[in-house]
Amino acid sequence: MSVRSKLKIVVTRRLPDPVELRMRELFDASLNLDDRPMTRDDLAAAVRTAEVLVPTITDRIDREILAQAGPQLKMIANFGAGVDHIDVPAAIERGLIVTNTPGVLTEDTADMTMALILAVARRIVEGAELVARGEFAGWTPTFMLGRRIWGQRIGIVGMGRIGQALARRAKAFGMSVHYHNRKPVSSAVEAELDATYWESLDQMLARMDFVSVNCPHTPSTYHLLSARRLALLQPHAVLVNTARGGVVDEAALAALLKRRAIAGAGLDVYENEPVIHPDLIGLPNVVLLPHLGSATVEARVDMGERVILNIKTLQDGHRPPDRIIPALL
Ligand code: 8YV
Repeated sequence: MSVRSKLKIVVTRRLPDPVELRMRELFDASLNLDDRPMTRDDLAAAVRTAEVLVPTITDRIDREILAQAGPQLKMIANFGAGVDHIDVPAAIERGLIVTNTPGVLTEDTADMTMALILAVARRIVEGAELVARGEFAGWTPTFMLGRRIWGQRIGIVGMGRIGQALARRAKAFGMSVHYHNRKPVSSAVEAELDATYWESLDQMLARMDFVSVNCPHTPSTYHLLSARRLALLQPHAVLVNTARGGVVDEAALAALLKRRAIAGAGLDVYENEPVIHPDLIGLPNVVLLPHLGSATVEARVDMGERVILNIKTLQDGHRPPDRIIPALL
């Protein structure tokens, strides 16, 4: 591809100002300044005109949308790390490159995971809501007791970048780190984190005090935490999910929480966002956030820069660095 021509890019949502400014300078950019989510028709029109589509998690780029792509479409440069809203195999079949934004939201997502662990165990939201209602009637020795996290076992499902960043935090809080992954991490990382590998997810789940979901959502992790596996959790266990709702059977989780078969949950992601299973709402032992894992100014600018790097590399005639390889999903 020639170096001179600017690629035509279509960005589906409003991005931070510095990112949009840079995109305008570097590319022939069509931006979504009023941030209205794109309809299926809008997306179909976008893939008929764009050379690069920049979607987010709110856009479902499935086989049907991809079938409408014109021959000019070269790449889908996702704004975000997770790509479960894109049919990556279908895109690759069509000769498209798919990229994501790894690495730049790791620490913020791990922070949010830790925040949820603390919020549920120490009843932070419940306490703050009580004060906001004007109901703080004074300290007592037995008032609003939570659970200590120091010395507890955390089981991390998925020990990639975010899992490891969480493990570092958990260790600093005095937790003992356990994990399940397709394969163990290097012995150097295991040693740094004092982490114990569990080949059997079932066995790990049955022995943890806290369980955190940190793996990507793929066909092989869909409902990895199934009703059967969730039932293995101990009654005092807390489940936290900042990865993707689809990894957990949300209805089964809601049923367990409702009958207090586990102690609590902290969720930032849901199976059918923005819809949340109604039985999860209003439970005192559950903290629900609106998908805020990477919602810092810094992460969103860095994500935008990563998208720009991928597109600029393509524009300059090279292979973008953050290509998704379906076999590794
Ligand atoms: C993003 C995320 O905000 O990057 C991801 O995978 O889940 C979020 O933190 C979102 O995906 C942006 O598209």
